[in-house]
Amino acid sequence: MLVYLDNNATTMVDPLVVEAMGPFFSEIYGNPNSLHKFGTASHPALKKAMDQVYMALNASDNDDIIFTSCATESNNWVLKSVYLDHIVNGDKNHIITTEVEHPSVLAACRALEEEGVKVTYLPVNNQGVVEAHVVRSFITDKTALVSVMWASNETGMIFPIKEIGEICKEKGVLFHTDGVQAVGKIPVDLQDVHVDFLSMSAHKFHGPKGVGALYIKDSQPLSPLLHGGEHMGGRRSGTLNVPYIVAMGKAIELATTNIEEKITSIRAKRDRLEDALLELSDTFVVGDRDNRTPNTILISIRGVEGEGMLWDLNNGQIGASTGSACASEDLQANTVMLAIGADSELAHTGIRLSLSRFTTDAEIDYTIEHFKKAVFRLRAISSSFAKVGPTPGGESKECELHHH
Ligand code: C6P
Repeated sequence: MLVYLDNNATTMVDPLVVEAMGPFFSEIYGNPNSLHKFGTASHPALKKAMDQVYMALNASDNDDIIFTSCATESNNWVLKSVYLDHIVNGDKNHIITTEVEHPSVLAACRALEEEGVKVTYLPVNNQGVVEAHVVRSFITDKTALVSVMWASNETGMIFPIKEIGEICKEKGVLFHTDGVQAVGKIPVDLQDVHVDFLSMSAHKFHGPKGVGALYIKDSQPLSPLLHGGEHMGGRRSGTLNVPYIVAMGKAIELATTNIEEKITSIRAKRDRLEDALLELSDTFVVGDRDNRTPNTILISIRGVEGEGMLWDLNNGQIGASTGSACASEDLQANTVMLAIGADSELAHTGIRLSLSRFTTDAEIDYTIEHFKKAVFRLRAISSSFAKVGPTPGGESKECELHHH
């Protein structure tokens, strides 16, 4: 059996999505900007894809949804254009974000710091989330933008986006959320929350890699990242990637239709896996499961180094990760675990397991069995665990780590 439990890194493209995008490679291949039939033939499908994204997010007709190449592009676009529009060409000088954002936000913020922007990286609490009152306390009259992820790719923890949105609205500060791990996993209703910009990526909800979008509330001004022709109303130039846009529309529709049923089913499998793994002594799962995306577990197993565990899982045909896929090659401690107050040894033991709607009960059974065997094997050869041994009681829990 092959078990894929790294759906926060990327997902399998749903075969229905492959079917929907298929004709737009070699049959309906015209440039949608061309005036002839080859070009205009794609227009109904593009309109449908756009409608599917608007519907899925409950966006209004006044809002813009601009297709991009990925969430990294959407995140960079917001940060760099807000810098240009409100800091270089305005009277602001400050951006607020969090310590636990994806590198596409953190690295862009660091690049802006090099340009003289003041960036505040907010700390998270012992659940791994930033509290809304903390955001409020750092906003000044120089703050141009608050950028806080909707849900963490590492822990699955859901941030208080509604409250933060209200605060930003009240203070007149732009609010961007990296919605990559929320869209398609939990309900995202843009009439219910106040968000100026939201980034997303199709490959996190069973669409293809290389297509994403940026939602812009009330079509407000934002300098383009890519200048060129008048594509997407001049807001993001480059010939439209028709098959991928069609695919993203189909994928978001499939992911968000009857989302509550999908959540219930994924959550049941996730909770069963989590309960079984927590039977092992000295294991911790980060964050309260009721406030997590229903598919994610970040589990720490004292005495079992994350990379060793991944190796063992991989040999057992199970794909998991130690955290963000783009940070998995440097054998560093998990930065989110450090941010929530884990000691360095514990932060080297995190394993992220992320399910999808395609994960089966049989795969969960197989994973439980193999995972437990791997932990016994690795603990038997782990010098640190052998020295210390299990902690008295060896209790396991959903963890609230405390800051040192
Ligand atoms: N996170 C993970 O293993 P792209 O690669 O541009 O489509 O998406 C980037 C991105 C942005 N924000 C969040 C919250 C994300 O989780 C990701 C992708 C993967 O966690 C790959 S690093």
